[in-house]
Order: sequence, then C-alpha cells, then structure tokens
Amino acid sequence: MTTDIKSLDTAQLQALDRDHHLHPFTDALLLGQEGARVISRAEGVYLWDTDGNKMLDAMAGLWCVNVGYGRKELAEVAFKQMQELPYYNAFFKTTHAPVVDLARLIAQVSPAHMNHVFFCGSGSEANDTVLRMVRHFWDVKGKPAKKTIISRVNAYHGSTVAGASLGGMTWMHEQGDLPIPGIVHIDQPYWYKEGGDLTPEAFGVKAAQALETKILELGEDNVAAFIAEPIQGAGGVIVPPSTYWPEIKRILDKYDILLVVDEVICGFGRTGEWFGSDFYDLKPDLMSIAKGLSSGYLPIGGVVVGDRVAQTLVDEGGEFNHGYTYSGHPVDAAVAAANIRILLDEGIVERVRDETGPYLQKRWRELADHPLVGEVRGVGLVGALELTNDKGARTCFDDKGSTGTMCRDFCNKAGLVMRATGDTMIISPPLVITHEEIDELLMKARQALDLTAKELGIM
Ligand code: PXG
Repeated sequence: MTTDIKSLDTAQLQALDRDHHLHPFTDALLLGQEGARVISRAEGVYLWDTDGNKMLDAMAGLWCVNVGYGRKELAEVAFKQMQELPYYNAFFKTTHAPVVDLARLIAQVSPAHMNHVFFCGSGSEANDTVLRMVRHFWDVKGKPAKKTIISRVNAYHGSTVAGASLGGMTWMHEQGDLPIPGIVHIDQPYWYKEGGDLTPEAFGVKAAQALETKILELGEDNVAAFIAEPIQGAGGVIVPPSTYWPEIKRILDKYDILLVVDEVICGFGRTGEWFGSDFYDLKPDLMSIAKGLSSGYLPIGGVVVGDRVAQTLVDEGGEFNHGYTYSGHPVDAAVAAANIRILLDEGIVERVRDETGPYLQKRWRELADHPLVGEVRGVGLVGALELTNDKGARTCFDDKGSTGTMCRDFCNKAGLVMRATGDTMIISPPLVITHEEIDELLMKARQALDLTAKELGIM
C-alpha cells in the first residue's frame, strides 16, 4: 500500500486496476483479461500511455477537452483559487466571486434571451435539474398536470436515473427498470438508418412530426417539455436533415411546451458557434451544459435558463428545493471561467467556424470514396462515418458493432483515438486542432479503414 503509484509499471497498474476499480460502461471481466490502457500524460491534441505510445486524441477525451490538453493557465487558476477559497457553497443566501464571474460569462456567450445559470457537477446532474426545474415551473404556472417530458430514441442525456430515463438508449433502460414514469420517446431523425425511401428533407419533416403526434396523444396540457441534443453525439453523431429543427420549432411554437436543448457536447464551440442552439437558431428555454464548459479540466455542469422560465422562478417560484454540495464550486467555477476566456481571447470558436471546421469537413468527406464507408457526415469539429459492406445501399453490418470495434482497434494501433458506436466511427477532436494535425488524423483514419477492409476481405 505504501509503494509510490508512479513507480509501478504498466502491468502492475493494470493488475491493481483490475482488482480494485470498477469502470464506467465496461465489461469488467473482459477488461480484467485484456488489461486497461494506462494513459499517463497529454499535451495539445496528443495523449501518451505508460508504454510510451503517442496518440492523436480525436475524441478530446470524452468530447470535452475543447481548449486542448496542457493549459498551464488553468492549473494556475485552480492552484490560486484552492489557496484562497477551496470550497464554499451557494446555499443559504451565500455566493462568491468565482461563481458570479462564471454565471455572467455564460450569460454573455449564451443566446441573448438566456441570462441565468443553475450549477451542478456534470451533464447528468444538469438533466436531473432540468426534469425538476421544468416540473416546478409548470407547478408555479398553475399547470401541475404538465409533467411529461418528450425525448427521443437513441438520445444520450446522462447516466443518473433521470438522465438515463431521458436518454433513449434501450440497453441502458434494461438495467434498473428505466425509464421512470413521465418520460416518453419519439423516433430520432437518423436518415441513414431509418429514412427508408424518403429524401433526407422529407424524412426530417416526418421525424419532427412524430413530436406533434405524441403531443396530441398525450394532450398538450400534460406535456412539460421536449428535450433534444442539437446533433446526437453518443448516439452516433446524427446530424438531423435541414428540415428537422424548423419543423420542431413550428410544432413547439404551436403548443405551450418548453424546449430543452442538451448542449453538453455541442456547447462551447463544437459546431463553430458557441452553442448548437446558435447553429440551428433554436431559441431554447433551457440548455444543459457540461464538458466543454471547463474543457474537462474539472467536473462542472449547469442549466442555462431563458428569461421566461427564470423570471417566473425568481418572481413567483419561492424556494426551489434542489441543489448539490458542489453547485457552483469555486475552484470548478474559476477554471471554467478561465476556460471560457481562453475560447474568447484566442478566437477558438470563430476559428472552428471559419477555418478548422470547414477544413476538417472537406478532408473528412474525402473518405466517402472508401469501399467500407457508406456515409460521411459532420458539422464543425464533429463527424461520423457509417461502415458498410454494401456501399450505396445504406445497410450496415449485422454484427453488433464488431466491425466498428475492429476499426477502432486498428486506429489505436495507428496512434489515433477514434470512437466506435456500433459500426459508426466518430470523431470530436479538441477545438485547437491544427490543419497539420487534421491531415494526420485523416491519414491514420484511412490507414485503419484500409486494414479493416483487408481483414474483412473487402479490399
Ligand atoms: N448529455 C449529453 C448530450 C452527453 O453527451 C451527458 C448529457 C451526461 O454528461 P455527464 O457529464 O454526466 O457524463 C452527456 C455525456 C460516449 C459517452 O460513449 C458520452 C457521454 C458520456 C459518456 C460516454 O460517447 N456524454
């Protein structure tokens, strides 16, 4: 127990990890047999493991390291804040400068009509807060029957009980008897897999109209909110057809139902705008935020609240019986504020919009010629590839994702971290990625696709 952990080699760390650490979203038995990859350090867009292998991290950690690794200024801000005020809460009529600073900065970069923030520790907690806040809002409004939240199949909204229930991952619902009551799901706007013979535009309208059908089925007076990611992330970087969001907005305007946009992945520059809500002009009532809020340097999330809901809660809401020990944690808040200032001062969001986003999308689309690739899609610095053995037919492998896993493993061997969701390959690199690093990403991705195709006898 006294051995310095830094003195242990990879095998020793793997053995201790297997014996004492239960990993998230992991088959513990399999991992114990194979041994975890041990990451030791990171800089810019690169990671190193304990065996000295260098990898280009095309996932920005878990979609979160927007300003890249190795930002000493964020470490310094945390160090200073820990010495001055390492912790205090925001309950019982108290506040502190770091949380005030962060709240005003978020209001500054958010859509104009959104000026308040409720803080929490993660994206899941943000969506738990959403559930409680929208129901509280309708209670205050004298419409307590408006409780049901409509979400979408294959959405990801977190892993807490409310987060996983709001999410539409059936394989998550199977563990723990989810979803909880009062949450229903409509189909997703996934043209590649579910669009059938319709054009993307016609399918976009059809997928959106499922919302109206569901509202009419439940009764407008029973529906509190619709929640959605602007672009589904973990579900497979599903970029909706251009007709989808305008039709959703038309429907929500017709009925008195709140729009909650889950910006946990799209927020803080991923699409080349500050929020996916700016990219699609969504004007949400609430936005869930996390990940890029602190670029993952410290855990923090929040709910950005539009003026309509905020004013009601402030003027008529009384006490909101909800909050977390770490709501607005001073060190997290100071680091998140410094992270937003880096995004602002270095013009990173504009660079994604005008330079690196268009360049990545151009180079990424070159992969459409690959025999294994059925579709290439993406926006800004997020992208997906559909792997197929029948190019042009929009079919997928019927193999429970083993082709995707094979391709991901070839990526890792080539020194590239790319994620597989089933047979959909996904990238979401740090927003500071350069043109040269994008070229390296593309070279390695193509190499991994070639090796996968050869292994399958397709090339
Ligand atoms: N909403 C969205 C849109 C997310 O992507 C969450 C909420 C939950 O955030 P927290 O901070 O509670 O994890 C997320 C998180 C994956 C993967 O496999 C994606 C997430 C988390 C874990 C795995 O792509 N996204």
